Amino acid sequence: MFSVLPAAFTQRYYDINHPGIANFDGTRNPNEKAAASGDAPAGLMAGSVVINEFLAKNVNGETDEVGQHEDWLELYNNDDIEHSLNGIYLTDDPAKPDKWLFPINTSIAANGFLIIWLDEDPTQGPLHANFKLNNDGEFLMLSNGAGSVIDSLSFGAQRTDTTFGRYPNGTGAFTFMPRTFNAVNSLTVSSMEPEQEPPMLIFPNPASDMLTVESALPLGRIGMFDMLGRELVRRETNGSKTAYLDVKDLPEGLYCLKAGNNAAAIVIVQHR
Ligand SMILES: [Ca+2]
Ligand SMILES: [Ca+2]
Repeated sequence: MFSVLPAAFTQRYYDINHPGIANFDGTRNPNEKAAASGDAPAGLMAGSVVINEFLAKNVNGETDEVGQHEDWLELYNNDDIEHSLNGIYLTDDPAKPDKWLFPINTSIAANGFLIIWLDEDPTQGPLHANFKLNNDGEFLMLSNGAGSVIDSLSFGAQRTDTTFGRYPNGTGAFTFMPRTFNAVNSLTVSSMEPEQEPPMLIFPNPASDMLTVESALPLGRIGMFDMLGRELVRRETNGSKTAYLDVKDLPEGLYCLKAGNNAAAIVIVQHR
């Protein structure tokens, strides 16, 4: 963690026309007055909004509004109230804490996420920062207008399409993880699709006399049902992964074959 404030923070001034936004360059101009007691913005407390996850080497990951694979950063709000990000800065350079200012009226919902594209494409939308991440390792810092660090980290070489994020979400230490863009961090790959059972092979189909059933899983109990739901063939395979069913005496027609936990399959019996 970045624990020592950059030198630029040691002397700061506030633009009286834009209270709450600090001038980080340490210089004073006629529009500014020195920060005084009670002058500083409420700001965000360290740990309230955190750098939660980021992707520094995006090859086949998420795309921005114009379809480009870009570095992205996910913030998370650990608090139960919405936070304004007015006067909050993001940077990849400890010497330039005010590199990118969040657009006015940006906020992050209570226990919500906020994605910022790090792509140097400011014309592509409001949340496109003016820097990219170096996937060989770099620095990230979120700081407020009063010059205090809200969150920061230095990181090493990054992996393609794998993020570096906090686990547990919002509070934990950084670790490599599967991408959870705009969602709760997790160490397990979550898929929208249920686990696919290996397909069961049934051949020939149509069959006239002998039917072969093969599966990567033990077949378990096999049943062949006609369209009225009557079970005309039953076989206990005792853990075998291949079974041969004699169908030459079955009436021609459609049958439903069920074998253990495999998905049911339609079998056609057709005698020559
Ligand atoms: Ca872009
Ligand atoms: Ca996430």
